[in-house]
Amino acid sequence: MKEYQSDKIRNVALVGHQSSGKTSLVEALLFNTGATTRQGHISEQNMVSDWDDEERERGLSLSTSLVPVEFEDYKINILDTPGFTDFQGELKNAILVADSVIVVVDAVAGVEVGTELAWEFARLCEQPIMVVINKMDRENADFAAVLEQLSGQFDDYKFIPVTLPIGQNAPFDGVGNALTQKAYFGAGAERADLPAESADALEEANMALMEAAAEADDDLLEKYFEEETLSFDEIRDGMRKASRSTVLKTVPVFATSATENIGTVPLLEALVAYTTAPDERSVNIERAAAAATLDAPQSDSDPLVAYVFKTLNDRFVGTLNYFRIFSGTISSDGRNINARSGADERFNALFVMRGKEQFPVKLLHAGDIGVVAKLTDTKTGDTFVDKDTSLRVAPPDFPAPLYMLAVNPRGQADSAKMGPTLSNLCDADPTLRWRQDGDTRQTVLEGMGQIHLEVTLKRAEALGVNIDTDMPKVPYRETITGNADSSYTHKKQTGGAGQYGRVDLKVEPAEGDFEFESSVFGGAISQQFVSSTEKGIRAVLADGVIAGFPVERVKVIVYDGKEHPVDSKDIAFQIAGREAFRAAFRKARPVLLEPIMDVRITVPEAMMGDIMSDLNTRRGRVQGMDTVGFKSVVTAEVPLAEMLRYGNDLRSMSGGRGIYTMDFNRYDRVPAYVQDEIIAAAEADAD
Ligand SMILES: Nc1nc2c(ncn2[C@@H]2O[C@H](COP(=O)(O)OP(=O)(O)OP(=O)(O)O)[C@@H](O)[C@H]2O)c(=O)[nH]1
Ligand SMILES: [Mg+2]
Repeated sequence: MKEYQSDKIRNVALVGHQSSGKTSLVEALLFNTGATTRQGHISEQNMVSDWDDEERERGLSLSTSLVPVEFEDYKINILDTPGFTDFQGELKNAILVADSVIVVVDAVAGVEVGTELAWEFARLCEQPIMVVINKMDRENADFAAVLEQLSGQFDDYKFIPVTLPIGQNAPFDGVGNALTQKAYFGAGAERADLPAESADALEEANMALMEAAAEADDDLLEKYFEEETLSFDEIRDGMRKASRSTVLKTVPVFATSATENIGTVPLLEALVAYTTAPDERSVNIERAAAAATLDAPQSDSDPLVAYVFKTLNDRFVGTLNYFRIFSGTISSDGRNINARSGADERFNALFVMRGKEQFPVKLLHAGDIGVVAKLTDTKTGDTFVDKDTSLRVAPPDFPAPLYMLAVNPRGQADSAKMGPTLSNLCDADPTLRWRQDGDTRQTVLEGMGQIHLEVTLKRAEALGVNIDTDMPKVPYRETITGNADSSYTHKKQTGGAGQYGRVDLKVEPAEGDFEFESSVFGGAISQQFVSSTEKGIRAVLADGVIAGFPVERVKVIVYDGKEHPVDSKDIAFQIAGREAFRAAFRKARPVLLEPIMDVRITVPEAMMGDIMSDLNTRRGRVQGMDTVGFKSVVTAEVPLAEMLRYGNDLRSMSGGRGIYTMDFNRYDRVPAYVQDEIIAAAEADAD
């Protein structure tokens, strides 16, 4: 692949709801530019962009693919993002490093959750947006209805169709271009005359284009007022300015069928004309932890700032880091510094990639996107600089994990590799975490949803580590609510030396974790065996008495006992202490404590009622309600045990529109009926 200077590069994030046809569009563009000799199709599992086995098998994108499309003298770096909301970490990083965002909308389904999510993040990043209304070949496709829906939903944006479908109520077989007033039929690039029945609609679209163009430029506006028309070149240049602007919010709209390869040629032309060049882009940075911006224009001669937006762990090629250069250059015979880790990294394994295909390069210019292998200490979210390590590109705010699984290595060999492999995968994915839970003694993997974690475990498998999963346990605690006492005598006389020890103790509720006291009078048990008794009791604390959970908030007072001059020994008093404690604990009205979480749920207003009644079934206590924009925010205290699968449940209740966060608040008593179930389950488990 040839070397491209900044002004010949375009970085475009292709975003939108799951299955709207992003990957299929990329396939059409590659075919149109001659990069492939046959257009890939999802059903044939031969896509350039969905190249991973898991993606091909599932028929959906799981991570962002980099697919450069070479057209005329330009290189358009397309970032094909996954639409599934579990992978919004990928989406956010792609939008951050692109200069324009293309939102693909299904012509039948219209605006969906994934559309909104991507749109809001593009807005937050102040990115110019273009819309592609795709699947125009489908039976109920309705270009005008989708356009109207978009205008209603994102009402501060102006939607200006650049291409319109030809053949309403007939099979979709081409598009008309509002600027050139020409038609493109079928898959070809050939321009034809507009059919008579489309002339009016395209004339009208031309007027809208003219107005949008005029609004982008004071001189054009003046001319438009005076002469009531603009020339072809003026419309083109004005529209170019409008669509590249981050403040005018002018959105060019295109009609396509990706799979039929219709309308994709004018789209390709627009990808160069209507998208922003990388040197027009400003980006938020943090310099010595203070916020700032790296203002446009940035060029090859500025100091290096490049952001790692994706890390890919591969068993054979090793770790690949995908980066976007905001300023400066990166050369394959140079070294650059990772501003986070301080590592002085060598860049001799430098590539550009198209899907999984690697093309070695010597030099990448400001604004370009590249890939580097064989680094020592670099991960997603890092910034490369030449020397100023106080400077970082500000990463997006990633959502907190919402879904947990307990994970176990399958075999001995997996056991040693699991930790490092999970760490690598978490470094690559800012929405993924793993930790050892000290309370439940489980290894817990946390992410955005079930599919996210399934895919993660598949990746671990591909890296040679087999991992089994379990439900995560709730870290219950055991305690008592009353006082009780108990006596236990341990006696054993078999063969040689015997064992003897008797302990009398009482238990009572306490404030702290555990307290031990001796009030033994007159040397009924010597100090040595009091210590043995304490040791025996402490040994049971971690494993609990009634359901196998750690004991806390208990005080033990040993007040009497008995020794034998020969047979009393340490082990005898440990056993007697332990058994006396267990018996007393059981008598002292034992209860389970459970973690109560502070939960904050944000949903569209209309869903509020459903969310509240669902919280009731989860033993939740609503603490407050609030309205923020069109959304309702509910805060509630809910037991953790009822929240383990909430991510999935909220998604299905809210059609993916709900989000929530959760933090630990305190431990509280488990209601009796729930406690009985937990104890029964623990007993069944122990059998
Ligand atoms: N009829 C029709 N089907 C299409 C069109 N574009 C895509 N499809 C089909 O829609 C399905 C999803 O297409 P993809 O290209 O994988 O969609 P995507 O947006 O990349 O999906 P994710 O990456 O999972 O978000 C596939 O079965 C495609 O064949 C189109 O223009 N017309
Ligand atoms: Mg895709």
